[in-house]
Amino acid sequence: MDGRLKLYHNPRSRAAIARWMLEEVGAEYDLVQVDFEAGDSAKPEFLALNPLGKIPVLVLADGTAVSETPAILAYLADLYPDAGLAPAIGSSERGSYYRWLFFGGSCFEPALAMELMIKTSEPLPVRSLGWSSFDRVIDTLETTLSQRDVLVGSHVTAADVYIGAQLNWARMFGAPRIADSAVISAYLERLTARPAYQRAMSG
Ligand SMILES: N[C@@H](CCC(=O)N[C@@H](CS)C(=O)NCC(=O)O)C(=O)O
Repeated sequence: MDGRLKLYHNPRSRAAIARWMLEEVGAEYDLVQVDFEAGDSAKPEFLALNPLGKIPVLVLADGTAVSETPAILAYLADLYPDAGLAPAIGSSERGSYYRWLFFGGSCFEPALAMELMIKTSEPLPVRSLGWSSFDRVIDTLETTLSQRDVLVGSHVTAADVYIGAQLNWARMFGAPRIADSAVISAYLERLTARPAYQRAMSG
């Protein structure tokens, strides 16, 4: 690829996950700081990249704009295969890898949002909700991580970057069960000790 990747970023946002991944793969990239208070994400030039007005957005050398954190992570894992952050295409591990990447976006994320932001005394229609319930999402992760150090295979993949970052964020914001789980805490200590994570979070 010619040219450098460009990440629209704010350290207090999901864009920090994309930056962590850029560091994991050893990419050369530029950051474009998005100041929410200044209204940067509502400006027409930004909305042309992502009409939702959300970061992260990764702009590729040819100008293609990739939004949605797990899509950015999966793209980077494929773009930099030597980093070893995605199992081989067509392998069973690749199936598990997709499972956890999609689980992050379609199960963990809405379950956490409901748990932290939506207060209702009405019972939720668990059968209709794609993630079932917050407790079952956490049970699933806890059970998996009690049997293995990483979500897929024997090495960290982009799925760990995504789920790990989400769990870490949930812990910081006081979501139930996360800080009390020895299994999840140990997983997060391993992930956040990684040099790429430290570099991404250090400014
Ligand atoms: N589905 C998106 C969500 C991105 C998102 O919600 N970004 C927030 C920051 S964490 C944002 O840009 N908010 C600014 C706004 O809505 O004005 C993803 O997974 O990347």
